[in-house]
Amino acid sequence: MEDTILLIPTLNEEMNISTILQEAKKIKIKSIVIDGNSKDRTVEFAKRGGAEVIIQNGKGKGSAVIQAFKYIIKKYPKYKYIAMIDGDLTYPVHDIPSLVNSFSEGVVMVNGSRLNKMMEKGAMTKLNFIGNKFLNGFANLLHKTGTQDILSGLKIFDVYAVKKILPYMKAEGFSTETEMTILLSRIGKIKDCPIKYSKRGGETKLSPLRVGYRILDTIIKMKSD
Ligand SMILES: Nc1nc2c(ncn2[C@@H]2O[C@H](COP(=O)(O)OP(=O)(O)OP(=O)(O)O)[C@@H](O)[C@H]2O)c(=O)[nH]1
Ligand SMILES: [Mg+2]
Repeated sequence: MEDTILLIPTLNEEMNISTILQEAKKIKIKSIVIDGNSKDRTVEFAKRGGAEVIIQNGKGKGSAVIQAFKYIIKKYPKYKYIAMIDGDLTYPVHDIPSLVNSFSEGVVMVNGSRLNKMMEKGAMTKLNFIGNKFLNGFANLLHKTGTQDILSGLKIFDVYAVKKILPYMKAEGFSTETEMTILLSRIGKIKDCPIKYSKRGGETKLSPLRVGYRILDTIIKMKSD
């Protein structure tokens, strides 16, 4: 994939990162891993798998994404799209080319939408499923984002649009997808494409109630921006 670069945020994903990078090789995409100071062998495996690894300065997925966007824009200005995927093997790397092909006039982000019949049994807890539905409904009531799966960890961004929202991105943790989605929906269209969502390998980094509350807070505060 000549015009797309892959970005993978990781924190203790030694069980998953090698497989993701093998999949990435199959679609011939350059991979950047931004690691949040993993205590396991994630960095070693990522390097061995052919990724360029950046070590995160701050803490949280959001601060990792901001740092990585700045890095990519500066060091690799030729790329038109950034494909971002969680490093926990829950999202299909092989779908990235078709998601990139789904860009059309006015679209600034193509979102892998998980809340469909393809979802693997056990991939999402009941609490997370209900929380997702509620947060999507609430976000769309206030912001009309154009996606039914704001919190998806597979998103393809138009770099031109990323440059526009970057100065306004400040979420450090798991509110980052919500913040980016709302910011992007203000400058262009967001398109959902259904994808399969699979069970995670390794441990979750998310505590659902605390993160849910933070996301809710982000949705409300951004209304008065
Ligand atoms: N660089 C970096 N990556 C992080 C950090 N926290 C989480 N991640 C990565 O961000 C991705 C999403 O985290 P997950 O723990 O899978 O969160 P989730 O998908 O909302 O929760 P699950 O449903 O349990 O998978 C994974 O690839 C994590 O390794 C962090 O502080 N820094
Ligand atoms: Mg996950």
